[in-house]
Formats: sequence, C-alpha cells, structure tokens
Amino acid sequence: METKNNKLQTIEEAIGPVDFTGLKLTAPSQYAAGVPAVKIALEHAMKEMGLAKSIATLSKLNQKEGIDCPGCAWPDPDKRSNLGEFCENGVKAIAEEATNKRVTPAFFEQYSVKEMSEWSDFKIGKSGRITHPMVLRKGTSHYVPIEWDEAFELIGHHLHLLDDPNQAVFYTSGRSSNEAAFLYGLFARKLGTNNMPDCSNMCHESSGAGLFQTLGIGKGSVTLEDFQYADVVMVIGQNPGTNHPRMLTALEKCRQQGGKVVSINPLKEAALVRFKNPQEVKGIVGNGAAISDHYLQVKINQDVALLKYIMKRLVELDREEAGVIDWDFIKANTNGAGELLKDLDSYSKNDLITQTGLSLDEVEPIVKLLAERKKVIICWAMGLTQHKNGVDNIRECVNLLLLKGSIGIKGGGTCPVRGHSNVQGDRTVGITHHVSPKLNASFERTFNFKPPTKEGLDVVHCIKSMYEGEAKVFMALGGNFLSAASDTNYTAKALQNCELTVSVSTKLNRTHLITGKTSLILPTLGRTEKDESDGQSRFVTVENSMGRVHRSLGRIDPASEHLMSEPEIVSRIAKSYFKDDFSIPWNRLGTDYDFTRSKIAEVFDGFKDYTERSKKAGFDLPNHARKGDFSKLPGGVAKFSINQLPDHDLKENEFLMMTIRSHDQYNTTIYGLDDRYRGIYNERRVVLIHQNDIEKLGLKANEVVDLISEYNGVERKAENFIIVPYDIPEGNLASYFPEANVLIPNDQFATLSNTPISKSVRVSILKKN
Ligand SMILES: Nc1nc2c(c(=O)[nH]1)N[C@H]1C(S)=C(S)[C@@H](COP(=O)(O)OP(=O)(O)OC[C@H]3O[C@@H](n4cnc5c(=O)[nH]c(N)nc54)[C@H](O)[C@@H]3O)O[C@H]1N2
Ligand SMILES: Nc1nc2c(c(=O)[nH]1)N[C@H]1C(S)=C(S)[C@@H](COP(=O)(O)OP(=O)(O)OC[C@H]3O[C@@H](n4cnc5c(=O)[nH]c(N)nc54)[C@H](O)[C@@H]3O)O[C@H]1N2
Ligand SMILES: [Mo]
Repeated sequence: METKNNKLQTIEEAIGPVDFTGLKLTAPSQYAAGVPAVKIALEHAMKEMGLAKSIATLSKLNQKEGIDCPGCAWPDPDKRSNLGEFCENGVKAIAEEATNKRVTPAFFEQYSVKEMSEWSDFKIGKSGRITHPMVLRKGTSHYVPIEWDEAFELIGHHLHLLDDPNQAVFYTSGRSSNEAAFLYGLFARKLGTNNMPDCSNMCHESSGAGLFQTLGIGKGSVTLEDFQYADVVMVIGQNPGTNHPRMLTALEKCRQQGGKVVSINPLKEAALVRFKNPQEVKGIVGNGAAISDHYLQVKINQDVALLKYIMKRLVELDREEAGVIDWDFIKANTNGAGELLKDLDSYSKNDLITQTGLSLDEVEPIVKLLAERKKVIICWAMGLTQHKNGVDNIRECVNLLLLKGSIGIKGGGTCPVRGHSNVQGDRTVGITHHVSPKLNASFERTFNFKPPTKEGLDVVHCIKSMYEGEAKVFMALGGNFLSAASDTNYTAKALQNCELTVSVSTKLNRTHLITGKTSLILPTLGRTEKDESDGQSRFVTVENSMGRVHRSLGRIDPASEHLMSEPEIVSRIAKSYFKDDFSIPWNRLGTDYDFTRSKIAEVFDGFKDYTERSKKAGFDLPNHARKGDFSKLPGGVAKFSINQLPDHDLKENEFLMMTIRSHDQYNTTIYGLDDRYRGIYNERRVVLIHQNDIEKLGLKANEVVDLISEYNGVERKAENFIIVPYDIPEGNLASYFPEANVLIPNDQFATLSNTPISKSVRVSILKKN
C-alpha cells in the first residue's frame, strides 16, 4: 500500500514550498559590520558548533597555517589579525560546514525523498552533514546506505553503458581544491569528453570572456596591495558587505590613503555606505568609516550607457585640456581607440544619461574625479556579468581603464571579484568545457593519451542535452545544480531524465531530492576538516581571486569516519572505470597530493616547486596584464571594443528584475531568513519595488502577488511574493535567488559567455484576487 512515506519523488517539489515565514520590515541599515555582525556571527557559530569547536575553528581561519575560508575568494592580507581574519559571513560559512548536526542512514530511513523535497531549502540545509554514502535505487522512495566500493562500481557500470562519453556530464562547484579539480578534469578527458560545466558558467564567465578578448587573460590584473595606491576604486554591480566583507577593509584603507570610492548599484547597499571594522576598536565604539565618496543608483543593466557617457565626457575634457586621456599608453599598448571614439560620437549625451536614470548632478562629479586622477581600479561581480550583454559590460569597463592608461600600473586595473573560494583555481587547473590545443598537448605529454577535441557542454547546454535525453549520466563535484541553475522546472526534468545522477557533497540539498533514475550521494570532507592518510595529515591548495595559490589545512575532526576526500573519490571512480588500464596511477594521484601537485606542475605553467611554495603566504601565478604586457594577444596589444546598449524590449507593465543574494545565504544554502542590512526579516518571498510603481499598478505594500516572465510566448510563474516598497529605480525589481530562478528560461543567457540573465529578467506582476 502506498503511504505518504513511500511515495516517489515528483517534479512539483523542484521549487520547494511557496508559503510564507512571516515578514517583518525595518528601515535599511546605515552601516555594515560593527558589533551586530560579531554578535550574529558568534550566535551562528555557537548554535551550529558549540563553544570549543567554535574557538578551535575560528582562530585558524585564513591564518597562514590554517583553513582557507570557504566563504569567498577575497585574498588575505599579508599582515593578519590574531583574531583570525574575521567576517560575519565567513563565520557563518564555517559554522554551516562544521555543524554538529548529522544526516545519517537513520535519517534517510525516516524521511522519503519526496517528504524531504517538500521542506524549504532552509530546513533541508539545516539538517546537517551527510555521514555515509547513500544510494536511491531505481523506482524506490528512500536513500539507503551503500559501501564505497559498490558506489564506485555503480558509476563505472553506468559510464560503460553509454554509447558515447559525451553522454556524461561532469559539473564542478568552486569549493573543490585544485587537486580534486585537476583529477576530475583528467578523468573526464581520459574518458573522452569535455563536458565540464562549472559554476563559473553561471557566475564570472562573462568576465573571463570579456577580459580574455581585450587583455589576453581571463583573470583580474590587480593585487590587494594595489588598493592602497589607487586614486579611484569603482565598485560596480557588487555587494561586498554581504558577499565579500573582507573587501571593505581594503576599501577603507584606500580611502585612508586619499583614494576615492565610487559605487554604482541600483540599490543603496549599506556596506557601501558605511563600514564599522570589527577588527578595530573604532569599529566597535565609533560611527565607522564612510566607504563610498559617490553613489550612483543606476537603473538595472544601464552600466554600458553610464560608462559610455563617462568616456564621452572624458574625451571632451581631454580636447579642452590634454592629460585626461593617456594617449601615450594608448599608442604604445592598444588598438581600436579610433573606432571607440567614433562609437562614442554616435551617441547623444542626453540619451545616455536618460537611460541610466541618473541626473547630471550625480554623474558629473565622477567625470571630474576620473579626469583628474589616473590610477583607477574597477571591481565588479554579478551585477555586471549576469545579463544578456554581460560580456559587453566587462569590455566597456576595460575601455575606460585603457583610456586612462590604468592597466599594468601600481594602483590600477581590473578586479573581477570571484565568488566561490576556489572557483578560479578550478578553472586554472583544467575545469573547462572549451578545447585548447595547447592544454591537450600538455595533458598528452604528461599522461600519454589524446584528450578529446570536441567542445564540451557548459551549464545551460548540458541541461538542454539532459532535457532532450542525450546526456544520461550527471555527476557533480559539489554544488546544488538544480537550485543554482535557471528554469528550475526544466532543469528538474533534465536531471530526472538521467539514468544516474551523482553528487559529491558535504550537506543535503535539493539536487539530492530531484534526481536521475538512480542517484548517489557521496559524502566528502569539507575545508575545515582534517584530511589524513596513513596517519599523516594532508593539505590541499586553492587560488584566490587575485591569482595567489596557497594551501588550506583542515583542523577539526571529520563529521564522520565514513567521509572520503574529494581527490580520493574522483580517483577511485576513475580506477573503477578504467579497471585494467594502469596507464594513469589513479591510486597514487588520489592519495599522495604532493604527487598530484607535481603532475599539475607538469601540465600547467607557473606551478614550479608547487608544494613547497604553496606553504606560508603562497605564490602568485603568472599574470602578464598585471605587468602591462599584452604580447600574448594578436598584434601584441590590448584591444578596445565596441559595445551596444542593451535592448530589453519591455512591454507596458513589464519590469526588469534582478535576482540577488540576501545577507543570510550562501548561494543556495540558506543560513537564515534575515536580510539585515536591507531591513527585511524572516521572509525570502519578497519583491522589492519603487513606491511609484506600487501606486501605478494599484498595489499596496505587503500585498501578495505572483511574478510572471514571458519569453518566446512561454509563460513562467513564481507564486506568492510579498510587495516590499524599496529605494530601487523605477521600472526595476529585486527578488532573491534561488526562489525566482523558476522565471529565467534556460535559453536566455549572455552572448559569448552563456551566463544566464539572472540580473535582468523581464517580468510582470500579477495581482492575486
Ligand atoms: N555570504 C555570501 N558570500 C558570497 C556568496 C553568498 O551567496 N553569500 N556567494 C559567492 C558567489 S558564488 C558570488 S558569485 C559572489 C556574488 O557576489 P555579488 O555579485 O555581490 O552578489 P549578488 O547578490 O548577486 O549581488 C549583485 C549586486 O549587484 C547589483 N546589481 C544587480 N544588477 C545590476 C546592474 O545591472 N548594474 C549594477 N551596477 N549593479 C547591479 C545588486 O544590487 C547587488 O548589489 O559572492 C560570493 N560570496
Ligand atoms: N537566479 C540566480 N541564479 C544564480 C545566481 C544568481 O545570482 N541568481 N548566482 C549563480 C552563481 S554566481 C553561482 S556560483 C551558482 C552557485 O552554484 P553551486 O556552486 O552549484 O551552488 P552552491 O549553493 O554554492 O552549492 C552548495 C552545496 O555545495 C555542497 N558543498 C559545500 N561545500 C562543499 C565542499 O567542500 N565539497 C563538496 N563536494 N561539496 C560542498 C553542499 O552540499 C551544498 O549544499 O549559482 C548561480 N545561480
Ligand atoms: Mo558565483
């Protein structure tokens, strides 16, 4: 007899429950961090870890001999506080991983997959750390324990059943170490596929694409030290107070040295207004420090219009008085300046300003600042990359920097602020769906096989392939693919079409609950945990947002004795697939990380004496843009580019909506229900909207609505959102990721980078009766 408890999973639960948790509103905060941040962080730590573990873990955070914080990829200063490099959301990230709660086989016996999928993401995430490898067998309702060996055999078996290795997909989320990611990429290539979608496809792919075309390297050019020398730091489309809190210290230092900070963001994010540094006494007792000298509340996705206006004005001012534009730099190092000037000429200043929604009084001071000053850093994150024209956004920033001669100098350059703590490292050591003949040759030289030459699938294309029944085995090294991707229902169907889905995970998430016909969860060690082999502790390495590679050494006891390290899991899968083919020493690669690193150093440039140099402060990877060397680009010079203004083709009553992070989440992991700085408490199903738009639509604050998106004649609906009047430009909306992902079609992504348009979704608001 079927009871509630043994019903099978259905697609309905892909988006989770849509009921409310009880909204409370206050005025948005006027500053970030300070005492409340410390208090709240410690509350989280105590609740999840208890006192002794909190002290043991937090004191080792981001110390030179300690744990690399899994929170974000912002670099550590050379001089570190004895407290550990503290930040509220870093502590929350650690507490979430080092929690004392456990998801055991008994837990899985108690709750069916369907029951768990009816829980909110918050509740799913708070269940705790997964302790045993688990399998959901075809046609069953519950996960049951499985021995590691059997799990590896099962994966090998499914991979052998495929007609073509391109029917397998290997996703990576950016928390994996260099060692694990390298082995994973090696395994996929040896198997014969480049299907290596990565979380960066949804994240900074537009940055990589834009920077690579114009400057010859997909990474940023500045170092942390540059912030002390910068004349101007522009922070565009980024909310560092929540997502990269340690960056605020760098901005504060920049201002102390006389630099100016300009923030460009549709929302007035508290942390970009004032910051109370919790590491300093004055941050505890005083009013804190102002962060932004200027704040431009640009309309969503009008950054290109704003940048064009600024550049147009700089060119005008340079004609009046030489020295505003750095023509010597331009002549020696770039091409395409003539075309750029022509392009700028074709726009009217009035039109550009109107598009931005800003006034001349707001923008002209920035023009003046940039005219007078030379050393400019531009920082950005998802506010620029997740649009149809995400790559254009980045290239337009590069145009401005090149006009100022501000690349390859101390105190100036590009600063894409990365998301996941090792997303950059994973890409560096070979996680990419693109084919590079040079890289293939390196793999062939080192491991004596021919890597595949067919381009692989990225995130949106692998979802399409699974949806259409092409790809049949999906494996994820970390992450929560279902909730992170766009078009939740479509992605759910795609995953359910697979014969096998495999998640290497630390914690339970929705991707474990909407699965292929057979599903495996392989529990792994987190960054905080001791990784031992034969009684010897091992360390892994990671690369921060500025290209520095360093080690991370776990300090606390693993959540369960049944966990396996990621490099070991990957190598055991490979071994079980390749059986009698001993040409690659999988065993040793998965256990002896020094050996793995020696192989990374053979394949990739810049890793000489890898193990030794990764200790202490670590080492910087080669970065020619940082040195002003563009010789790797065709013609040996940096490129100006021509970028278009976006065209959203909004109908009457349609809005542009950005899907953003609250202060209480790490991507799809919901730490809590409060977005403290924005004054939104105990509720995530909210839509932020300007008061005039509320009136125009005849709505009221607190009213419940549905959000509708319509693309190519197909309607998608996100139910039950509460109207919250907010200081946001008219015509714009904001809601939280991942609740609103259901509205973003899988086929709406940025030109060139294929990054989903998570920050400019066309939606209309449907009143409920
Ligand atoms: N605590 C915590 N830390 C994190 C994460 C987390 O979820 N929680 N996630 C990590 C990851 S993977 C990433 S990628 C980063 C993300 O870091 P962010 O990019 O800072 O995160 P988002 O919340 O997506 O914020 C985007 C910001 O861009 C603004 N914005 C949106 N659209 C536009 C636009 O068109 N123009 C401009 N100028 N601004 C715009 C929004 O108002 C918002 O302030 O953070 C990383 N660190
Ligand atoms: N609408 C919308 N969608 C977005 C975004 C947006 O701004 N708006 N942002 C996009 C961005 S920038 C990103 S980066 C993606 C994020 O996409 P993902 O990286 O796929 O998602 P996360 O939520 O970071 O993944 C969380 C899960 O990772 C696992 N995990 C945590 N630590 C470890 C570890 O050390 N090892 C392993 N193996 N597993 C671990 C846990 O099981 C946890 O449940 O989402 C994207 N999606
Ligand atoms: Mo990200």
